[in-house]
Amino acid sequence: MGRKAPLEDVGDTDLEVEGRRTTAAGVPAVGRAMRISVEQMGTVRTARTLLRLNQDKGFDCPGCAWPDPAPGARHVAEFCENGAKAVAEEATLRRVTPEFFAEHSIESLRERSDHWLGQQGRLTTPMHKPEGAAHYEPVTWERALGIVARHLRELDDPDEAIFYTSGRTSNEAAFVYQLFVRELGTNNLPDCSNMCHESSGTALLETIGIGKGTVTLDDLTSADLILIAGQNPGTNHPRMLSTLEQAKGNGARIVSINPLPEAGLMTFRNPQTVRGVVGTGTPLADRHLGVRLGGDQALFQAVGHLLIERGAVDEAFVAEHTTGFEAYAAARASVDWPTTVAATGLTEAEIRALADDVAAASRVVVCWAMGITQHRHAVATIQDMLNVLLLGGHIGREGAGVCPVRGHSNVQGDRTMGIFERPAAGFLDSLDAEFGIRAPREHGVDAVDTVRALRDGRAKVFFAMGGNFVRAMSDSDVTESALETAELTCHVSTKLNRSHTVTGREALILPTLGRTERDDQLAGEQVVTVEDSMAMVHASRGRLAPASDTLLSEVAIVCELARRTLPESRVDWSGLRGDYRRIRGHISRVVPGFDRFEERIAEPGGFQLPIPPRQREFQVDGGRARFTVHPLEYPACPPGRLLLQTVRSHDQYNTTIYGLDDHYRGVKGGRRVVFVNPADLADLGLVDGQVVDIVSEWRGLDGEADLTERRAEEFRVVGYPTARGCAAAYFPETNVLVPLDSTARGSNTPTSKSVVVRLEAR
Ligand SMILES: Nc1nc2c(c(=O)[nH]1)N[C@H]1C(S)=C(S)[C@@H](COP(=O)(O)OP(=O)(O)OC[C@H]3O[C@@H](n4cnc5c(=O)[nH]c(N)nc54)[C@H](O)[C@@H]3O)O[C@H]1N2
Ligand SMILES: Nc1nc2c(c(=O)[nH]1)N[C@H]1C(S)=C(S)[C@@H](COP(=O)(O)OP(=O)(O)OC[C@H]3O[C@@H](n4cnc5c(=O)[nH]c(N)nc54)[C@H](O)[C@@H]3O)O[C@H]1N2
Ligand SMILES: [Mo]
Repeated sequence: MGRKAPLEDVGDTDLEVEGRRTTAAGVPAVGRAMRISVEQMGTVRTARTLLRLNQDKGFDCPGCAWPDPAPGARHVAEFCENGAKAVAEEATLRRVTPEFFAEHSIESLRERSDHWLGQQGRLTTPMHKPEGAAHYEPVTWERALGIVARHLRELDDPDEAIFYTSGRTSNEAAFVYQLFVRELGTNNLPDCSNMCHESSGTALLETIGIGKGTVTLDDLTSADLILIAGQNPGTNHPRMLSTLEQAKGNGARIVSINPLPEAGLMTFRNPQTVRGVVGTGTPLADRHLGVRLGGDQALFQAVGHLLIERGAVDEAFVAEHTTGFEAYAAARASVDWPTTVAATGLTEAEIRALADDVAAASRVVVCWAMGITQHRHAVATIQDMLNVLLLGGHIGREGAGVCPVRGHSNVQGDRTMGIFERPAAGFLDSLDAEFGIRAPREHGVDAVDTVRALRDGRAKVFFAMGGNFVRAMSDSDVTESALETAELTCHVSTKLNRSHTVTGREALILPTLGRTERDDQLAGEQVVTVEDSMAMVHASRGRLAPASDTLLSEVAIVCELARRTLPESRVDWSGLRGDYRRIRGHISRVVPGFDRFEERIAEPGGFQLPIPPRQREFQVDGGRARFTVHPLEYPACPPGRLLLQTVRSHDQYNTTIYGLDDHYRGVKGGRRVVFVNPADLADLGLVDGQVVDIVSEWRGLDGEADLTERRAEEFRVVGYPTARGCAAAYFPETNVLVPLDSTARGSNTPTSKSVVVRLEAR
């Protein structure tokens, strides 16, 4: 199997590689964002839109889930370059019309790149692909929703339908969506979290009783040590750099743990301070540990050993608030240094230096993202990071705690609202009591199992609330073939993407409002709410006129679909659609922490959901947090092979490609590049600039199966200071290399950060 470049990328003749940047942000960054915004929106709309971004009474940035400062502490321009790009992408003046679909067959759209598809603009009209048709055709809402309802009603079993969610959906839309799906009779509610922070949720729920982070912005700015592992905030959470700069100003030490020396952590120039504009910037990381891919567990186990050895343990905390310390201490009594050095690619001295930092600190925060969660042993790695925090009592103390930095702007809120294939029994009991329904108790499918269920003929309808499932998921060819077996694929979307071109026998595109747009319903203009990465819930109000008169809100689509699919339902779907306050009323009675919901979102900045570990209440093991013991694991890589991670460039939002540059890493005008350490290139007999195929080699989860290969063609080799034995290339282009069955133990998240590959010269 090989995956060629789409039309626009062939040859990548414009691709240039220049020196990598060591500084992130600053004035040029804002300049670039403005250029893209003005291209897509024009000057007036740009100014009007960006000034409302992340302001009280404005709309929540559809970019990342990093929290906003308290209302009084916000800048006039409380956004970053990449937030501005996310807004421009949604508020663009370009439109995809029925004429566009008449002109382009589905087959021809499939030849296009993700970048080209996204650049066509906003979807305007519901579109239908009848069985056998080569083109999408315009359809009325009435008929479109009727088609979905008919397919759902004709299923032998509700478990034959699967309802995916991406993480931009508001709390209100997510709540009615999961209610509809459960009343229909299934828990098949996979979401993007399954490919993202599922490992964090799993690891934390088992050990501290809640699958979320425990810190606030104030904790970060009052920490004295911040470890940032497996995260590239300069690109993916740029506003976090302002928080880090403030933390540093207050005396924090920052350690970056990353196979790549990412620009944002090396130096940062804040565009929102005068010093940032004229000065040379703040070096953010005091220490950079260029760990090998997947070596973090070994690193944290060694640090745990060193802390115990020197008695740097908060004995009172451990005795009063934890279980399992003896077993953990016994497992960490010694350390196998040669294995630890091989696993981490670090020297013993570097590891001892990190232990010194931790031992010297009294308030430690660990932040992490995809570099930690997308490995086979991700859950164990996160629990070993937590073990180190527990040793020092760094949970439920000001300035300390765990900080899994979320991706999509409302991915955490969607989960709180019940978008989960394995819902807690208590949540379902409340839902049943509130609505007089009987929600199913059997678990549903997650993202990986969605592909298996479709592939194996166990599912027939795939419905997506946002996202771009076929590009986001691993094993692109397998995922695409699986989707094509469906009887109906249906996408609620703002923009065109590849998932619209990989259709079931029948297919629908349902265009919807974005976060920036005004949402008028019977009771008047509506607000929605979102929850950020630190469990702050607040309102978001779009102001722009909708991209087309035909758009329906996500809430309206769900309620209208529910009404047609479940005519006997006792839920007042029309009432909920007409006035979202009624949805919030239900939420306040079903979801813990949302009492007085309506009142509290009126307060500036919103409110924080309860995080019991902040009070050292852990809802596991009789109120105590749990130390866990794991064998040391790290990804094996045979000689002559490299471990490949699949990452984001600076010009993309997941599968949405804004442009072809990766500014900080020095790549311009193309995306088919693979970063490799120059010493490895020499060993492999390759040279910088050479064109290669990347071939992944998969031998089953425990090396037990016959070798299978997957190929991504025509990538340019770029010599880059990544850890030895490691490589990096962009997703979604390289998702074709990640085997479907290669997932994290316990969370089933695709192992997008450790793929064994060889590079074949072309
Ligand atoms: N502009 C922009 N913002 C975004 C997104 C976007 O695409 N564009 N996506 C959003 C989403 S959904 C998410 S989940 C987040 C993602 O945010 P990130 O997790 O920052 O995203 P990645 O590009 O996957 O970067 C992974 C980082 O981890 C490092 N890494 C990889 N493997 C390892 C490892 O084994 N150990 C260690 N220590 N480090 C490792 C990589 O070198 C890289 O720096 O960003 C969100 N924000
Ligand atoms: N190899 C590899 N694969 C990965 C990752 C990786 O690091 N490596 N990262 C994974 C991660 S962390 C994630 S979160 C997933 C992302 O997976 P998804 O969330 O499925 O993908 P996105 O690219 O964010 O989805 C973009 C589409 O969402 C639609 N959209 C945007 N805004 C809205 C809205 O407001 N409403 C609706 N209804 N639709 C909207 C647009 O049509 C757009 O084309 O990908 C995962 N896949
Ligand atoms: Mo994500």
